[in-house]
Amino acid sequence: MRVLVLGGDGYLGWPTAVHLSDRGHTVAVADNFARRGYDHELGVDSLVPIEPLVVRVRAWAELSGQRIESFSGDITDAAFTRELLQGFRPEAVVHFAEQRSAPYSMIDQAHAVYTQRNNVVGTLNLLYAIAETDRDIHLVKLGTMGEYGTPNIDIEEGWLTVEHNGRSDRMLYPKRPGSFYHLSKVHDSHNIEFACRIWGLRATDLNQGIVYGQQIPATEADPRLATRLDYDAIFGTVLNRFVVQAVLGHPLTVYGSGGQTRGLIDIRDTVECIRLACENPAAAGEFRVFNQMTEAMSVEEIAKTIAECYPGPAEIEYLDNPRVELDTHYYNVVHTGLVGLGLAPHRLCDTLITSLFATVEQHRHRVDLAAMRPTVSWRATNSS
Ligand code: NAD
Ligand code: USQ
Repeated sequence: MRVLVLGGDGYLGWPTAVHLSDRGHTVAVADNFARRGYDHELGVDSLVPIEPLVVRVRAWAELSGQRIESFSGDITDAAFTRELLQGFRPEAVVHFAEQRSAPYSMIDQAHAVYTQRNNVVGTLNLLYAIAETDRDIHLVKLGTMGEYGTPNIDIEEGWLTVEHNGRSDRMLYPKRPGSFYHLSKVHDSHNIEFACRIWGLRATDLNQGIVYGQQIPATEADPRLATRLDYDAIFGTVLNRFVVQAVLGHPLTVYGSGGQTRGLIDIRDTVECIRLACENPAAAGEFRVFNQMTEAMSVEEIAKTIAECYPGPAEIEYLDNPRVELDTHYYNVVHTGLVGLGLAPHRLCDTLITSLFATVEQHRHRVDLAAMRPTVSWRATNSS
């Protein structure tokens, strides 16, 4: 297949592009390098050194003989997005190209507006570009499990059959997300479902849980292929942060009492889920939703699991929660769709022992301790 990966320079976009190319697909990537810009803005850096996209692409060509074409541009620029699709003519577009940090979106008014504009406008431009180029192009869009929030009922895969006053309908599952970032994904989902309904587009919305890990088999062979690993309090996700804290001998920073439960997924399963979604497209007019997570754990359970797996001492510290979120709640998620397509999930502890501790150990000298403490409060309303 011809697959275009938007956000192909990012944490997940780059290994996905390599994985798809490794599996014989013709792959192109596009990125505006905004993620590298946030590093400069925040004064942080990936724990694992990363090469410029041109070097990555060249390294992959040398190693595999496969060419990944790369494009530089911003998908909030409608002309760029349309020309990209009309030039490359993909059969599937994998859309990772969004601002993806909840704390970044909560820094102040400007960051909230940037996040929603970047994410919602980019996706809307993409929907128009698909509709005008070829309505058969399958959109594989990265959503998030956080779109649902933590409702007191089971979380279904995107849709819910509702009975009300003796009548029944199949409706988009109600959403109650926990940040302006997560809200941008909800807005995207509604726009995509509408485009499927009016233009007959085919789309898969992957409501992904928190990703952990840094390597997939195809990127292990050469350090020039490495993807980023964030550990700072704004872009670092909880499990990756806890691993870095364990290796440094620092306490694992559980926010609140740690009862908040989240879906998790290994990066090796992420790239497989994308491949499976691309190779098994949604039907014309279908807005298909998969919950892309493999395990559910509370934050405290994640911390305890890492402390147990780590071969040295590891302590847990309970901090006042800078976020507004429930930390005692029901959480039961249906996530059978991707397993039905053939996903064979990795288990958490196995991954940590085999690769993540060693990766962090190798680069521990690069950690900036000042970047690890949370600074963004959900309760503040700064306008700068
Ligand atoms: P990332 O920030 O590392 O990668 C996103 C990439 O998109 C970056 O390279 C960035 O420069 C690019 N980008 C952003 N806006 C763009 C624009 N307007 N035009 C072109 N390129 C643009 O993020 P990631 O962790 O790889 O996440 C990828 C996607 O997966 C995001 O949509 C995110 O919401 C979703 N997701 C991530 C996780 C996770 O744990 N990392 C979990 C669930 C969902
Ligand atoms: N948390 C801690 N201690 C920390 C960091 C986080 O207790 O040091 C807690 C947070 O309060 C939260 C949970 O861990 O309850 C998850 O936080 P996170 O930063 O790992 O994840 P989140 O903000 O939800 O965002 C990440 C990605 C985002 C993706 C989302 C998937 O950055 O792109 O959409 O995970 S999900 O959580 O399923 O919505």
